[in-house]
Amino acid sequence: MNMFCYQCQETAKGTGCTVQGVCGKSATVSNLQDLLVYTLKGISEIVVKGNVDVKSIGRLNHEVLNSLFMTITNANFDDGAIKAQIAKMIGLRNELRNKVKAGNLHDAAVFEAEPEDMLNKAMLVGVLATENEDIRSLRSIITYGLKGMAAYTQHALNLGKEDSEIYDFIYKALAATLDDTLSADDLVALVLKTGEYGVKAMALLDEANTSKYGNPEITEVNIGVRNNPAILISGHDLSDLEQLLEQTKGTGVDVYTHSEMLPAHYYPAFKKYDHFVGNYGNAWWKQTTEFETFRGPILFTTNCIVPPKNEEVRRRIFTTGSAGLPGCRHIEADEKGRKDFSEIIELAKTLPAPQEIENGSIVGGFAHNQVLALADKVVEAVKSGAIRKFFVMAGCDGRMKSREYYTEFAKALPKDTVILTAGCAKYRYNKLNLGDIGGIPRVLDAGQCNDSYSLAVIALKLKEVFGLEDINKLPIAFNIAWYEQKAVIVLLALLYLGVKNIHLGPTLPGFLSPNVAKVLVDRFGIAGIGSVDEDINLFLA
Ligand code: FSO
Ligand code: SF4
Repeated sequence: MNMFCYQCQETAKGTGCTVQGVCGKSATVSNLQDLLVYTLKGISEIVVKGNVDVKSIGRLNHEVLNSLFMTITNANFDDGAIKAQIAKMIGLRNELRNKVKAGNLHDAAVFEAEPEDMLNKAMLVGVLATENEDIRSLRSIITYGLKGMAAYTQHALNLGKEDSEIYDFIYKALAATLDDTLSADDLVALVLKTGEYGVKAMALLDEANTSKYGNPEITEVNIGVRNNPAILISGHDLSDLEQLLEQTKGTGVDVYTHSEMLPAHYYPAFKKYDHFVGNYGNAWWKQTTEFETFRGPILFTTNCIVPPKNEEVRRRIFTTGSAGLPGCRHIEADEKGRKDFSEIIELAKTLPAPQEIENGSIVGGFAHNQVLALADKVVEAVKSGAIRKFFVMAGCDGRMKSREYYTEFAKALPKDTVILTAGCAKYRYNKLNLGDIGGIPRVLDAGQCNDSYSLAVIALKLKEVFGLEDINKLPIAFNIAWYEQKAVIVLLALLYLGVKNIHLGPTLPGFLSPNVAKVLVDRFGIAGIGSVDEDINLFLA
């Protein structure tokens, strides 16, 4: 075994990547990511045992978020960048340890490793270092949930919003994964607590996004192209997008979104840029062909990156933030968070305009504020029976053939049902023209995966309007597609909010041990997916 990683839905054989990642991650990168997470656990133990006030360690808080984000699936493939981050975190850890009295500490809080021996250390500290498979499973769920939480918290931070309670929780939960005295029940409770803080993190990001860029509104997004040179921006970070739009203004270079950046078009603040042309292509995994036809530079603000086989494409890729890809230029922020994208803009000017792969438009922008503005209409449609049921189909897309299920499911849903979506899962059905119900489109896109929070706000509001005591009494079914760790925190958030009977596909996580899976089934009614017809009958019964 060269490595062990089972954190995403595409993990080899559904049980774990052991030779190299299906995602393209090398064993070296995978092992170094394990060591980085291990270092964070040691830091967390010092913070918790030393009673450190998280408000006094701002830089460390930010670097912990960045470190966690670097280990999310498809975010960072650069072993050099991960080694440098481990060294930075060991340095910060030692500084902190010298300042506080934390008593007896775990190896994670005291080990030293020079760059040349990091790999040897890394091989000893991964997921499999926990022998009991249930404890390993629970520790993994918590760790992956924290990775997703860190991603959302970092986006909020980039817009100037922070919440020390979230940092506090991240340290406590990471430290708990080193604590051998905790029972499986203790860890199950911590899994739910992680969901509670997931809701806080998503609420914080929602507040950061909407206070800065306005509330998303119904928007028609162009999916065709114009004849100017252009830059494609992918990932999830709106502050990077804003800086790119500002810097490309008046240069003759257009900007298009890819995959999870599509929902940026729904924000009022970005509508003023007439060179912000539209969305190019589909979900992240289609980049292997779509980046070839785009022809201009590509900026990755976060995951999901597919390491390109085509060297010409690689030369056009730039990364920033927690993302990284060897051989590609990484744009760092200055101390004020400003980024200089001039190199990308200059490169764009030398390259041809994008090649058209489709034309027309798609509609989105149904985040909580917009849907609640339509609440009367929606409630009326439910009361009159025009809308029989809502299907939350938020989440991720991915390469697996079995994900065609979601397209077929959307097509087969009766015409009196509405799909609520968020995340890149939408690309499986957002171009199907499923029509509308009395002016309400049958696919309502709230935004990115983190905007799944909007769907929860909508559900809670409907619960109130209909005077229900239990969110599960609403005519809403949950058929969610997952891929990586941001989907894990969204799932934990929904469980915390009391949502039951969520169907999760296309396969259940490899990191659920049989006993842990049983807890999720017994306590929350979590289920996998079956055939489209069977599932539709089940949901409508
Ligand atoms: Fe998709 Fe990738 Fe947004 Fe994920 S682009 S898969 S859950 O990063 O974060 O939905
Ligand atoms: Fe495998 Fe997914 Fe881990 Fe990549 S992130 S190594 S595909 S489990």
